[in-house]
Amino acid sequence: MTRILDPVLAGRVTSADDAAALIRHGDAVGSSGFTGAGSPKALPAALARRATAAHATGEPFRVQLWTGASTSPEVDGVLAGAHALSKRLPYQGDPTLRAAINTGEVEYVDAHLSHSAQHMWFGFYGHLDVAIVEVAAILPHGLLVPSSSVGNNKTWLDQADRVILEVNSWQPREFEGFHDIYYGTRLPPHRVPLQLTSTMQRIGDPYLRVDPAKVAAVVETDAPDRNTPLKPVDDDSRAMADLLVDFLRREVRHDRMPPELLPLQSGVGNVANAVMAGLLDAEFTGLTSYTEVIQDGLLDLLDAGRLTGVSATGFGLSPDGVKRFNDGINGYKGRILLRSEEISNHPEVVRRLGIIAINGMIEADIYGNVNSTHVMGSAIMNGIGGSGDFARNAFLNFFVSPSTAKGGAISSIVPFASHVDHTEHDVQVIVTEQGLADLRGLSPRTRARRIIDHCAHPAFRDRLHDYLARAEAARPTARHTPHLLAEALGWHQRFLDTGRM
Ligand code: 0RQ
Repeated sequence: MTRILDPVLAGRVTSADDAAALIRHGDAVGSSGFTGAGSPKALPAALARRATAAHATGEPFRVQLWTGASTSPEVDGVLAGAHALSKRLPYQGDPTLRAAINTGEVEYVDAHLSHSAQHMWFGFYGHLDVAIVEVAAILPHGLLVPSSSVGNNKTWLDQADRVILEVNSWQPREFEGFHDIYYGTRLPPHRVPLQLTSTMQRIGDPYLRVDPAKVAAVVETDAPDRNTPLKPVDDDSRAMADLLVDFLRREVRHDRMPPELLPLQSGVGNVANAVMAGLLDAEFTGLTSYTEVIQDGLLDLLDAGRLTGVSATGFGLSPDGVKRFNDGINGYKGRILLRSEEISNHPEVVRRLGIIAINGMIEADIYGNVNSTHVMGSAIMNGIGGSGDFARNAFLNFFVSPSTAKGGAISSIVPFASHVDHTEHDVQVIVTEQGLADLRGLSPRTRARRIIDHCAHPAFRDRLHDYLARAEAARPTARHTPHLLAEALGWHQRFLDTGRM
């Protein structure tokens, strides 16, 4: 059965290559996609072919790519591989693109996800020429049934001069009713409070809207979301999950939160997924989740009846998780809601609902500053994503990481973070497989001893204590947050000098 129920737009169906021909060198392109979910399946490859053909004749062809978050190898990987990207925002996680950013070929603007749409509206990013948005169906009068993620689609569809829609018949048609698209945002000084006071509350419409006059092409696809299988939960992840779940139990016992906890946000990755698995083994019921990405662990909790509802902006399921969701999609209706990322990550809502935020990190320093994005202070890994939106505004936040990286060669606890995404003022609890450091209400030097004793790997503990003691001794009149600056940075340089990084 056709997915294109608008007769005018049905007349604009064309091939991906013809649609790609509508995109010009230098254009800013806003694309759907939040992880592999809901990314366009045909246009990026066609655009890459276009760039390769242009480059072969000595013509320049590069575009800016703005998305919801990371996409898939078929978007970021293919376009970076074809040297078709000049600039990328607001988040990525693809190895080919990462390399192109780190060599300086592609400019990267690493933005808080809740900021990306409004920075576009404020005019900070410049003009958006084209939007490429995957949908599950096109209804009459410019109403679109979104697919497996929303991300920044509403903004790209509103703001772009020209729109290319990909209608993917692999996406379940039953997606209609899973989305809540808020169209009430105004610009300062005319903003009004967001009337969202509980996790599953609807404040918007089930559909995205597009002005049909702007739709330059419609491309039909039948291709799956690209998803990465999750690693089985390993011992370190299980240890971190156990520590975190026990900590939540204590918080309930101390009456700091109700027995059903507060809405959970968990970052992407294996540790976040392991924490959800840990909650499955625990006694908590009536849980809710107000988050960005729905990973398999959240589906498990829904299936077990432990989670009553989850609000997010997209899926990040393994292939098995996708099958489970698609096969049972009607049973999830009303228990899963997908929103635009400016709402799923909205600081006002995160603060109001009292979120418990759980995110990964690359390193933390002894005072609690957290680096989520840069290896050795210089090379981007992925980006800050939604971690800042949630952590800073959360009721309670956790940053989790194994205590060492690269086979134990590098400590994730360092004297001085080589890059700071989350400052000591925003970081509450640090968890490694070694233990958990609750930093709430502690002064810097007390935090330092707690982090070293609880979270650092034993192989690095003495060195970190020694650093702290010598820093304290060095300047008796500067003991609030003592540092030996040259030595602190040398800590990182040592690894660079070994050639291992
Ligand atoms: O690299 O695989 O090449 O060895 O970093 O590390 O331990 O597998 O952990 O997959 O959970 O990622 C912070 C990157 C952690 C992630 C980060 C190397 C390590 C490995 C990955 P290799 P792990 P994870 C909402 C939340 C920011 C965005 C965010 C992230 C690789 O959690 O991107 O939170 N967070 N979004 O070897 C050198 C160190 C290292 C190190 C790790 N100290 N030094 N390398 N690595 N620590 C979701 C969204 O926003 C979409």
